[in-house]
Amino acid sequence: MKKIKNGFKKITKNIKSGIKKAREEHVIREYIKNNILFLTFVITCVLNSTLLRFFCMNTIENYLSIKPIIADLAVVIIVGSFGYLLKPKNRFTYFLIFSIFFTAICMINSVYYTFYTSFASVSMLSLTQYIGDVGDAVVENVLQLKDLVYIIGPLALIIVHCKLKKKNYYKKIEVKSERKKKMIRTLIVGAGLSILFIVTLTSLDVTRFIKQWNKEYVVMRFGIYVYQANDVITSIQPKINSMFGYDKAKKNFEEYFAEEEGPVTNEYTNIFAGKNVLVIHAESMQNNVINLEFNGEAVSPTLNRLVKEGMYFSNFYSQVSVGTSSDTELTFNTSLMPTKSGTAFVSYADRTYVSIPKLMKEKGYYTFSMHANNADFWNRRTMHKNLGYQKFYSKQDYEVTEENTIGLGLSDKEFFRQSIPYIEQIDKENENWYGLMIMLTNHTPFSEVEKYGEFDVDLKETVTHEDGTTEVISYPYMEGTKLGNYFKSVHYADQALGQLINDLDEKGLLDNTVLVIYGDHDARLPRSDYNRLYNYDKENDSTLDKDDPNYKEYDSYQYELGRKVPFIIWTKDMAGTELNQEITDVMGMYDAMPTLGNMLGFYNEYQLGHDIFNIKENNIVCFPNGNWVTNKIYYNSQKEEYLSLTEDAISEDEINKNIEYTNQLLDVSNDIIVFDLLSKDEENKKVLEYVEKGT
Ligand code: GP9
Ligand code: MN
Repeated sequence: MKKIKNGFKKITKNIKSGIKKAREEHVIREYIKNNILFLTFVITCVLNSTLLRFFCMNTIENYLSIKPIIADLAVVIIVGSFGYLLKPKNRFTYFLIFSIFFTAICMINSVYYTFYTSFASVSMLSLTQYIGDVGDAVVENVLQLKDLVYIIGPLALIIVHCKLKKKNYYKKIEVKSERKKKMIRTLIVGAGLSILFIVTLTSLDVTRFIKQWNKEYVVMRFGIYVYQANDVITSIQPKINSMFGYDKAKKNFEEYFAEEEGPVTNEYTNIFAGKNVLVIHAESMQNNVINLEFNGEAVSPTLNRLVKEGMYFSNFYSQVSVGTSSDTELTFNTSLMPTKSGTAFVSYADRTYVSIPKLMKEKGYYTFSMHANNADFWNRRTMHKNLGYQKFYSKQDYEVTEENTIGLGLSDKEFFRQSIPYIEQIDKENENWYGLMIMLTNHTPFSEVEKYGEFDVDLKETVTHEDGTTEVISYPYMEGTKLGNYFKSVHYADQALGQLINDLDEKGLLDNTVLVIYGDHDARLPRSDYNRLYNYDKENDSTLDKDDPNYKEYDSYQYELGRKVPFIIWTKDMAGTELNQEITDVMGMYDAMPTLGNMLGFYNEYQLGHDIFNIKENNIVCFPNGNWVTNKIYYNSQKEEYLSLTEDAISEDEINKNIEYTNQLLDVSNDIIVFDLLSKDEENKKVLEYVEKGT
């Protein structure tokens, strides 16, 4: 004990005398003076990365997190240390190149985060062409001042460099051994910081780092530079992965499906067999517009009518990842989840999928899809064919002019109008058909308000004066907000839907047709706008104060739960029948295929979802980021916390079981796609046989 005490005293004494000596000799000042370029490089790179995290993730946990700063410091110091191997006059170029490189990482991620609420991945590089296509949406929605602030890194370096040049700093001669010594010392500091960082990691940090799909978490713990380096490795991994690990994936896959029960019949089996099917992919359509009114006028009268007359699934979630629209198309059509890296439509377009159009084709249906945008957007040209659509009507099949364009392309009203003759022709030539129509106008940024037509989202009040006269007073309410513009856009899209239904009916095309409508994903609208919607303070034209007794907080959980989308199955003669009902059990996009399959008479042995009429209240909806929701619980995997949705008691066991189920489902889904298990698996033949028999 005494020995330890003495040792401790000795160390303290040494440190003290070291500090004293350093003070006397102005070591720190000297160090700064001699290494100002390196220090500028380190500080600005770490500052940029920290700013990026702060701008993107607005949480206390993130603000107080020291781990990513240590990680960033370690990376930047290690990279910078090699600069010392160069002669002083060449060092600036070295630091500048890496400063630009690190700045680019921050800028790209900043833009990317605004667009996708996620961090960039090199596996998405092949998708940048689509960002170009989104034109207005990117400029208006994405490129902001906060994306440019990172330029301070290279700028500061250039300024320091110019000053040093004036002071003849670069004329100093450093011999090779001195340069090497400097490099090794700096590298040791970097390595020391790396060790310090590694020992603070928890096992959760490590697993999430390896999996990499919880990108926010990885950036929050490891900083953007380590994240990006890891991303490069994980992005090339799918290619390597599909070469190795096949046996394990196949085993897991077989075990998973061995536990699934086969087709089960119920009162809905084959109810729509022999009917034509028209699926409407309603862009960014959220469920919370249903039955919403402004001044007595409905935002979505057509949808309200379909909901009232049809089969309405009011607790329905899309399950998209970075592939947004295309992810929904994948999940709806195949009952598989989006891939963990890249997107199935782009990175795995050559895989074999068991899909609705393929199964319908097997049943003798003619299958087609329609979307008036560029056919290569989301690689649809290739993927729609692979999914079994016999014909894909794309932009080239429509007359698109400046006048009939809104936002990203041909307006929905024109798209539907021009599609009618095609459908008429298809109907004439085929006994049965299955079609998909992908809408476009209701796409972010919802800014072409003047083209959506009249729909006021203000608050009008009629006031009666003492003399008996009345006056209508208008408060701005949602006018001018993004959410308000979204409602106007939805109103337009809803009118387009109404027009389509009328036109189809007029041509007799609804007589033997089932209409299926889904919202493809939420509209990524600001939470503050929802707070205004639900807490409007008309006196001050603002949002009520949080302390106000009438204030109803729209918190992050409300927001997550509010991302529900509508799912409706409708036929013109359904109103008033037993089929005309609201299904409130939680349901996901991957349940659409099994539920519709039972009604139309097909079955996919490798579906991940379930027929909602079989699984009912036991259903669970898994999200690509590991979150999940049941009728009772919403679980947030990044925060590792849950929200109870009912009064029922919740056991830890239940939570753990669902976490395990979700992880397993996500793994199996990913493996099916990455390892192309449906083409290699012998069992797949069984699916096709089953279909051929038309069972
Ligand atoms: C583009 C459209 C939009 O053709 O489907 O795709 P999104 O941006 O929603 O993924
Ligand atoms: Mn979409």
